[in-house]
Amino acid sequence: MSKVIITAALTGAIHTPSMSEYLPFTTEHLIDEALRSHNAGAAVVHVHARNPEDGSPSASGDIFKEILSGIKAKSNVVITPTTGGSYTMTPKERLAVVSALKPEMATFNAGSLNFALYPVLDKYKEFKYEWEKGYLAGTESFIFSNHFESLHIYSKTMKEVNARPEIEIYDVGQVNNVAQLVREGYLDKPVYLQFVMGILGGIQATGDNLLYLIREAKRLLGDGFKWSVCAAGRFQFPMGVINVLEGGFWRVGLEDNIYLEKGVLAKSSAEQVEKAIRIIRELGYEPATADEAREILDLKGIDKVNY
Ligand code: KMH
Ligand code: ZN
Repeated sequence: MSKVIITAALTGAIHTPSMSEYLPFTTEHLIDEALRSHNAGAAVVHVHARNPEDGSPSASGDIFKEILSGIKAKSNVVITPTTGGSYTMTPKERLAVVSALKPEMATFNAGSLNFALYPVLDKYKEFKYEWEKGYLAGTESFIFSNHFESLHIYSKTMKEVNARPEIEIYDVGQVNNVAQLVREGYLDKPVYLQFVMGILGGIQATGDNLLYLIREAKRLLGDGFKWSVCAAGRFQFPMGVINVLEGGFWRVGLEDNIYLEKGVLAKSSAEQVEKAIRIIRELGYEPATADEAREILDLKGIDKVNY
């Protein structure tokens, strides 16, 4: 039975500090979270940068370098920095981390979509930091822009530094975007897809939709892809189980879900990693190590990064 790559997405740019005291945003906390998740069995950690003083999303190369170097100093976990950043950043700012730090892998958002977080304002009324409410409300008019011109620039830049694109797929039409980029020579098979489910503006997290995404990828890419699933909130575990049973991998972490179970906040992404690994072991699967993930995803090696 092939190994299952477990990814821990540590903080993201969706949840804000007032939603959970456990959401990491200082450099030290993010480094700790990466080490805890790796020790719990994650082969890959996905990292966004945040301003340490108030947890607001940051594109700062210095902050990224501090986080990634701090993790690398104590573990060989694969690190996937975001090029998605947040809606307060330009596509150029989002991409800068790739040329600067030359990571083994980086996210590659395969198309544009509404990326709406504003409905959470019905649930959260009080905020610790003044930026949070406006940030969430602003997503009512946010289109997460990833048009083909930027997809061409992003894929070219990742090729230049031999960073594997972890291709984020938010809706079924974006699988065809990937097939187009393969036809144009911007992406090479086998590609690595991350099916992102349950975002308001993207495909919703149902078993039927996940099987549809996998079927569409097979129709358009043949066997030239490997894939993982990243589902938001309460769908994180159900979608992960289905995906593993279908031969895919699993992303957990506080970026996508701040809970460990209904009404119980996860104290760490590592708790979700442990829970996911308990479940897959019951089903007869084993988590991949970081080096096995490098093998499976054909990554360039931690010695080839610039951090
Ligand atoms: N934020 C997730 C919904 C990225 O960071 O570039 C997808 C993601 C993309 O993690
Ligand atoms: Zn992310």
